[in-house]
Amino acid sequence: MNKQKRVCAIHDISCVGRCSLTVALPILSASGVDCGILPTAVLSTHTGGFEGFTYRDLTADIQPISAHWQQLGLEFDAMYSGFLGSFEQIDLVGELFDTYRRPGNLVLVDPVMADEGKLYSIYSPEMAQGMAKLCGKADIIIPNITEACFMVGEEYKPGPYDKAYIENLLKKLAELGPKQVVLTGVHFDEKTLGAGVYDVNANTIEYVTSQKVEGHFHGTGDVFGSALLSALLKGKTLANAAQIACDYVYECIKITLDLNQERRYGVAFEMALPILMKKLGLM
Ligand code: PXL
Repeated sequence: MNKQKRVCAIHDISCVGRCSLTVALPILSASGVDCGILPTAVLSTHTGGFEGFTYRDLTADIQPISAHWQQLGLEFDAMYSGFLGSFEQIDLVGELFDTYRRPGNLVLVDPVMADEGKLYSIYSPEMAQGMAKLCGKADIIIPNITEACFMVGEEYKPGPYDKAYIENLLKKLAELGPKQVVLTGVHFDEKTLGAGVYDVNANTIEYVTSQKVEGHFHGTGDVFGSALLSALLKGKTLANAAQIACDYVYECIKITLDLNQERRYGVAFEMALPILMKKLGLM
């Protein structure tokens, strides 16, 4: 058996609502990964659909936590960042990437800040410039179309899309500096939904798709990113990993609908974990 891979997942803890660390940690753990966490903020719920959520910014804890890890000589096979607790955290997370960079390890950035054409309520437009800079330090970035538009200064459109619109976004995202781009929320019709996968060095664009389900499902970006990283750490190619993640998100949504659960509490990703485990050869 191969040694376990170790990840550092840098996201917030939304105590209730199944996104960020309450999604990344169980998915990566179930995939056999040793998942360390660096919480960026603690919220009573996520910000999308609950009134009066609490918010504790953990910016001041990032450097002391990392300083201790450095004393321990800790290394990570992957750094995976998502929702950041403040604008200042962008530079701090960029420094973490520099500190833990090793030949062959992976830096995955999900520039979490917006969806459906709008920035999340707690962010100002300067966040997009900062996230664009952070994407320049990543190997792989996984924005949705709204985040992509904010970062490269293009107009957001709701879709269905044409290839020219998507491929222009992919090329402009690549100019931010990552080696590979996975753009989520791509659909060319009303029946399928998936991602565009751009490998900059190979100059290839591939599309992965699953069945589209109408409506918005909270936390699916984090489910997608965590499953994608799990598959990459199992040695899958980026396009294969994106297909596995896409199919897993679809299964999670299907179960959530079957169970008729309230959408703001996130998707029933736990119930679909065996499907992901099988795809990763773990069951
Ligand atoms: O899933 C992205 C996300 C993560 N963390 C918090 C959020 C959101 C989306 O709304 O509010 C706190």
